Amino acid sequence: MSAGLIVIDVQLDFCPGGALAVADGDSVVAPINAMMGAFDTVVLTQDWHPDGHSSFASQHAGKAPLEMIEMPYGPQVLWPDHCVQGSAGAEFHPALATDPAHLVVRKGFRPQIDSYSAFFENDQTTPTGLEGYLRTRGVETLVLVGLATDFCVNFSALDAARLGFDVSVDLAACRGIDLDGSMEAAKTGMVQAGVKLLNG
Ligand code: VGL
Ligand code: ZN
Repeated sequence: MSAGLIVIDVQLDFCPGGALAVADGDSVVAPINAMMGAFDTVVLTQDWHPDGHSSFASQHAGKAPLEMIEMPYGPQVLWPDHCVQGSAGAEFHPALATDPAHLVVRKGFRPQIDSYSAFFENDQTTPTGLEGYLRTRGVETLVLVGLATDFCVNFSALDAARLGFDVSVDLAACRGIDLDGSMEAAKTGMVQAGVKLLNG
């Protein structure tokens, strides 16, 4: 039995000054760095979109960021262009300790499908491979931290719980977007799915 820390999307575009800035997003860096040493396995995720990704409002005539559209796989929020592969905004926050990470999972790189979760893309069936990585290393307990609480952390936590991991989200090391009550909805949904919310 071993424990894994999953650090979700601590990238410049989700920090103050970034393209999809999460309020106070950079404040997660120090607590996350301090936690890493306590885990057997540390995984970082990196939102990694091609230029012109279908989740960008800029690709849909007449649509503005934060409006919804219907994709073949279901409803999708449209975002400002963010975390474009190779751009400065896609880089990890420079103060995030990346040396202790065992694996970096990139997600959202298929043009026609978004990927909030570290485990499955938004069709909820295309796997990233993270489940197999964790299982073959004997990881059963997961702590999730990072950005944004109500999107990528939330979807990752729900998938991890569904897959049978023992999942906690440490809210002291997360910050959210909060779109139309999405923070409260995410917290309620996670609790219902058996995810433990720490420091909430
Ligand atoms: C995220 C919206 C779009 C996240 C990523 O990391 O929560 N949110 N892409
Ligand atoms: Zn994204």
